[in-house]
Amino acid sequence: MFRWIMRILWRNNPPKKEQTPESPLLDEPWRELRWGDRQRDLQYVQEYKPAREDIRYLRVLLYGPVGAGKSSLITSVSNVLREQITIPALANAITSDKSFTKQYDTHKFAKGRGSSKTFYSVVFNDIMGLEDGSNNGVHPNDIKLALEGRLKEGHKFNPVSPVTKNDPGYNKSPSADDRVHVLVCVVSANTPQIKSSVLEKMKSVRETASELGIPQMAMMTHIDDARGEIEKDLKTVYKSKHLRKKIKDFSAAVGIPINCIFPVKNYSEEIDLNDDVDFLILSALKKMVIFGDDFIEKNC
Ligand SMILES: Nc1nc2c(ncn2[C@@H]2O[C@H](COP(=O)(O)OP(=O)(O)OP(=O)(O)O)[C@@H](O)[C@H]2O)c(=O)[nH]1
Ligand SMILES: [Mg+2]
Repeated sequence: MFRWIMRILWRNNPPKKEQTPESPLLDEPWRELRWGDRQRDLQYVQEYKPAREDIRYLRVLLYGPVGAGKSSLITSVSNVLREQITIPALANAITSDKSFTKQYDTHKFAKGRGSSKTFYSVVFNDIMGLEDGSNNGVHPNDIKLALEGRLKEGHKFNPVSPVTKNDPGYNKSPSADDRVHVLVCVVSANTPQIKSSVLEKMKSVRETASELGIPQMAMMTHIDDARGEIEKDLKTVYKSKHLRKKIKDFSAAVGIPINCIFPVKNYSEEIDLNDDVDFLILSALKKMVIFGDDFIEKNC
């Protein structure tokens, strides 16, 4: 009798199958990386020289929302190229919606020491962050001037009034060396959504770069605190479903193709170098050099 009652109960109300939580990782990475090739990529970037005599430096310009990790990316590149933790390009230590970087600076990376000191042929220009609102953050017109090499070194950004032809910060006769050869958008994987006003500013910068034929890429930073497995193991970066979606959504929002978007973790707390951190930065850096060199060959 008891068994009979149990059977009826079972039939009408079968026990629920225990649900195994869906894995946050794909079985296979969606982009193949040869993690062992760090040294080869490093050598490529370290030995790079523009083929033209009048261009000493391949110039990379970073732009993007406040706090995305632009200054930290420059420090990270410095660490990777110089193979040691170096003095940082001052980064935003507190979470703020106001840009920490206020002036236009070129960052060169030293090679050797003392009297034999030279610089690597790739330089980075750091810029104030894009902010919400028409009177906040770097003005998109200033970024456009920077693309043409018309913004002078040390220029202090004024969000309310972008540089005009008569300002001391305006470079009237930019050389091929002053021009930007690759434009890199830096965004954080950790921010839920970029505000539409910031996206609009990014779009107008991108349009100008396209008109000038300047190649464009994007770095997605903060992948280590974007939640999930990457925090524990950077090698899972291209298996993370969450990050893949972030990259796809970002690509759709700004129109940068997925194959030009690179997830990276910046050096922020470390006191020693880490091979996996280096490798992700290097694979993006190598692409910047290839894209920039192509532009130099064809357009400068
Ligand atoms: N965990 C982690 N922290 C990061 C990463 N990149 C940057 N940070 C931290 O994020 C904060 C902001 O970084 P910044 O490099 O100052 O960002 P920014 O884009 O230059 O900011 P503004 O100049 O203010 O526009 C700093 O505290 C960095 O240490 C990253 O990839 N991972
Ligand atoms: Mg900064």
